[in-house]
Amino acid sequence: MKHTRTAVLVKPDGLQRGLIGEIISRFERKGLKLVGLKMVNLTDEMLSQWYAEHKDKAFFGDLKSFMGSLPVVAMVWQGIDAVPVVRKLVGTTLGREAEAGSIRGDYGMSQQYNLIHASSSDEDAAREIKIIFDEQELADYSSVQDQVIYADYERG
Ligand code: 3AN
Repeated sequence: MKHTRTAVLVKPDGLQRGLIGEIISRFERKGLKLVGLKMVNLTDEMLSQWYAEHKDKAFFGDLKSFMGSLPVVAMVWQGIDAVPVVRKLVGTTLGREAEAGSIRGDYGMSQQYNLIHASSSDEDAAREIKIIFDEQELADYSSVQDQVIYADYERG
């Protein structure tokens, strides 16, 4: 079965609140494979590319200045259906309404300070990964855990 990749950013509020380890550990425990990780200061140009779909929204300027205010921790996670699996673990946009048990549902109250970004489609994931990572910064390795996380027919 096809194993795909998704991009995750822990936003400046997640960094300030000391939630990096907690967030990484939720994805690890789920069985996703970490294939890329870096701390990065997103420039205005990177953010304009990243949030192109929101460029006409009233909150665009605010969103960019918040996301550029501190480094973010960028990650790439891999697994079967990585995009929807990660979105489910992250929860819906508004923290105070997000499902209990999800990252936003357990740790957030805000709409803008919602701790984390996760790609919304495979196409977005590919586009977002390229904004931050060079191909050689992504690790293609076989994980010993895959033997117990996936059945034979599910392994990539
Ligand atoms: P998600 O991150 O759940 O995919 P999007 O793509 O709708 O949400 O929004 C991107 C980011 O823009 C959100 N994570 C949030 O930080 C911010 N945002 C969304 N809507 C608003 C809003 N009305 N006011 C301020 N910030 C917003």
